[in-house]
Amino acid sequence: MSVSVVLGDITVSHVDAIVNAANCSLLGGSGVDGAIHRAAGPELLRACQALGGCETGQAKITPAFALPCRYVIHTPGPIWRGGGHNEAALLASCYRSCLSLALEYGCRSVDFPSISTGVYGFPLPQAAHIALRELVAFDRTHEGMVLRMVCHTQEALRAYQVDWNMFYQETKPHEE
Ligand code: AR6
Repeated sequence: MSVSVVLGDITVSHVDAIVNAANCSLLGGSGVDGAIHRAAGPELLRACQALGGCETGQAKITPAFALPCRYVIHTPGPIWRGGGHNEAALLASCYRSCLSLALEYGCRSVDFPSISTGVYGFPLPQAAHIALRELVAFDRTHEGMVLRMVCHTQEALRAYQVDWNMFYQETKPHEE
C-alpha cells in the first residue's frame, strides 16, 4: 500500500506533483491556494491565467516554478451546501481527475491537501472518507504511485487517521 496520511505543509513537498484546492477561476485565493501561489512565485499566476478556468470536480496542470515539486494540479472542489447538491460525487471527481492527470504526465508521487475542507466547508469526516476511498482504489490498480494526504492541522490529521483505522486498518499506511 503506498497511500499515507501525514501532517505537514504541501508547499515544501519534494514530489512529482502537488494538488491545489483551487477555485473555478484558477486565479488564486486564500488557504492552501494562497500558500502555493506565494511559494511558486508570480509565474504560476501567469500560467493559470492561460488555462481559462476549470469546472468544479475537474483538474488542470501547470509547472510548479519555484516550488520544489515538478507540477501543480489545480482542482476546484465543491462548496458544501448541506450535502444534497452532488458535493460527494464532485469531491470524488476532484481526486480522480487529479490522479488521471498525474498519470498522463508520468508522475510517480502525488501529494494532496484535504480538498474543500477549509473555506469550502466540506465536513472533514465525509471528506476524509471520500479522499481515502479514491486514493486507495487508484492505488490498487496502479502499482508504483506514491500518494499522500498532507494534512495541515491536527484536526484534519485525526479525521483522516480515524477513517483509515476504520476502513483500511488491515492495510497499514506506510510509515513516514
Ligand atoms: N499545506 C497543506 N494543506 C493546507 C495548507 C498547506 N500549506 N494550507 C491550508 N491547508 P482551503 P478549500 C489545508 O480553504 O476548502 C481558496 O481561497 C486546510 O487546512 O485551502 O478547498 C481557493 O482559492 C484545509 O484542510 O481550500 C478557493 O476559493 C485544506 O487545505 C477556496 O479557498 C483545504 O482548505 C477553496 O476552499
